[in-house]
Amino acid sequence: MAIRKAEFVCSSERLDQCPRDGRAEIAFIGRSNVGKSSLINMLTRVNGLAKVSGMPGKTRLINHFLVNDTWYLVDLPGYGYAQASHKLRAGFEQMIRSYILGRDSLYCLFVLVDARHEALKQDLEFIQWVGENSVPLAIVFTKCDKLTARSLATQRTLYEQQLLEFWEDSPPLFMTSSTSGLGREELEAYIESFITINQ
Ligand SMILES: Nc1nc2c(ncn2[C@@H]2O[C@H](COP(=O)(O)OP(=O)(O)OP(=O)(O)O)[C@@H](O)[C@H]2O)c(=O)[nH]1
Ligand SMILES: [Mg+2]
Repeated sequence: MAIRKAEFVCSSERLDQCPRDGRAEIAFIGRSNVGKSSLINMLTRVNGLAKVSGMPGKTRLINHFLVNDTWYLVDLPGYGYAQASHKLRAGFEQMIRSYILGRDSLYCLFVLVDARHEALKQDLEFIQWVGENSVPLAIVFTKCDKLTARSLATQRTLYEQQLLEFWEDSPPLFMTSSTSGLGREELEAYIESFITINQ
């Protein structure tokens, strides 16, 4: 399944404002600035579809993009945006929690982590929480263009070791780069495996 068409549908502040047509959706989440919006643009091949910025905290709402007129890609705000006020952070967290726990049409949550950094406690705790709540998830390494193949392999092994501390099997892990397009086919094939079946 090639992604041949993608269009912005809406931005929602709360779960109850999200589309109600029951179409399957997959969502991207991760720390602020990890590259969620860039990955959506890379996957859809539409530059500027999701807003990208060097300043963390760019995406503040739940953004729905309709793909191939059949399913949604969802861009979520980043968690752990240190500069946001306490009140704003609490609001984001509530929005994200209620979306993840309450969105019946969510087929997979992709949790993005920066390939350059060692596993962060905040990410690992978040991944564990998602798993405990039985939400299907996969891990996506971003910005892989910034590392050599050798360091990438090391980072992957280290990450999987950490995941295996609380997972019986490590969730699927994808290597991506929004600048080089690395990982696009793999992600498309993976998404297709549950979207076409459940469509
Ligand atoms: N080299 C490189 N830079 C990237 C990649 N992905 C994202 N970036 C850069 O990282 C910065 C943040 O990208 P965004 O896509 O806006 O990140 P985000 O996770 O959506 O951020 P928030 O919406 O603030 O949570 C931008 O300056 C991007 O150009 C990548 O694969 N490689
Ligand atoms: Mg964003």
